[in-house]
Amino acid sequence: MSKRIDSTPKADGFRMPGEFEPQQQIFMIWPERPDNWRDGGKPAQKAFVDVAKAISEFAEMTMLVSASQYQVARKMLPPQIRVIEMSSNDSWVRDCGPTFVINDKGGIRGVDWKFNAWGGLFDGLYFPWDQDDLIARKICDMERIDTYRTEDFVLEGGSIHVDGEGTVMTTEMCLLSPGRNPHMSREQIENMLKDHLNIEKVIWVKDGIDPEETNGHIDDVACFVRPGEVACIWTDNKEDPFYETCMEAYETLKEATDAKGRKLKVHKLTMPEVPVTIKGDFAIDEVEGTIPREDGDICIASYMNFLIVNDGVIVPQYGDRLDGLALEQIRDMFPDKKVVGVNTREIVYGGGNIHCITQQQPKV
Ligand code: KQY
Repeated sequence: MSKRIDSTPKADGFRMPGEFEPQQQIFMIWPERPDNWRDGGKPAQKAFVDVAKAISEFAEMTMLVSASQYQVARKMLPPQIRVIEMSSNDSWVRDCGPTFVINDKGGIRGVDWKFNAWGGLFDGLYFPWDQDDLIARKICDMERIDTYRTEDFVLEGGSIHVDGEGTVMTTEMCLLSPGRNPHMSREQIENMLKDHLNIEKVIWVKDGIDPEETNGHIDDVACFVRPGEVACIWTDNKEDPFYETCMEAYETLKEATDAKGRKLKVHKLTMPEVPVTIKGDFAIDEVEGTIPREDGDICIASYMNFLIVNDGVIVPQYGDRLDGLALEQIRDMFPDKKVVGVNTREIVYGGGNIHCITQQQPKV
C-alpha cells in the first residue's frame, strides 16, 4: 500500500508540473449514471471512447469502470487502453482524482484533495460523493504512489492550472465559494495552494462560465500554454452569454505577471458561435439530490477544455461553425503538437468536457 505523508509537497521539494510537461499516462472514468448522462449514458460512452482513443495515440491510457459496466467498456475500448474496475459516483476524474507532484530526483507523489461534489450540502451537484472521494487514494495505491491528504481543504483539479514554474491560475468564483472552504480566508487558501502545488504566486481570475455547475472552474476559461503564455476564451459577440466573463478574464490575464515577474502573453481562443443548449427529448432520470437538466439550459461548451498530452492536444468540437477556427488557434499556440478534434457534445450535456474527464500522471 502507498503511504499517507504528513507533510506538504513544498516542504518535501515536490511541485505540480505544467500540463505541457511530459506525461506517463492519462486516467478516465466510464460514464454511466442515468441521472447525469442521457439515455443511460450510452451516447456519452461513445464520446468517451473517442476521447480515450485520441489520447492513446500520445500516452498510456487507463479507463476506470464499475463492475457492472466492466465488460461493456472492455469491449468498446481498443486493447491498448487498460481497463480497471473501480467504484465511483460519476466520471469527473479531473476533479476527484489526484493532483500529481514531482521532484527533480525522479520522485512522484499524489495530492488527495478532499472532494465534495462541487459544493457539498451547500450547492453540490449530487449526493453521496463518498466513492469519488476515494478515487485519488485508489489510483495512487494502484500506482504505488504516496499521497498527501488535505482533510480540511476541498479542491477540484479543474479549478487550478499551473505553469510548473511557481504560478497557479484559479477563479474567485470557485475557490472562494461558500460550498468549498468557508472556514478559510483568501490568504489561508493561497497558502494551501502554495504548500501543495509548490507555487509562489496565485493569479485570481474573477469568474468562470458555469456558476451553477462547478462554480466557475478555470479550465473552461484559461490555461497555461507554456511558462509565460496563457490562452483565454474570447468572443466579439456582445450577445454571447459569456461575453462579459471573457472580457474580464482577458483583461485580468493581460495585466497579470507570473511568479517569475513575466508579463503574460495572452492567446485568444474563440467561443462557439452558437451556445450548446439542452433541446428536445432528453431522457435523464430525475433523482432527488441531483441537479436536473431542463429544456433550454445552456451547456458549458468552451474550446478551452482541451487536454495537452505530450505531442498532442485533444480539443472539443461541437459541430459549430467556429470548430475549425478553434483548432487553427490552438495549432498556432502549439506549433509542434498534433491538434486533434473530438466531437464532445454528449459530454457537454453531462456538464463537462475533455479536461474535466481526464487526469494526467506526469512522467518522471
Ligand atoms: O466540469 C466538471 N469539471 C464537472 C462537472 C460535473 C457535472 C455534473 N453534472
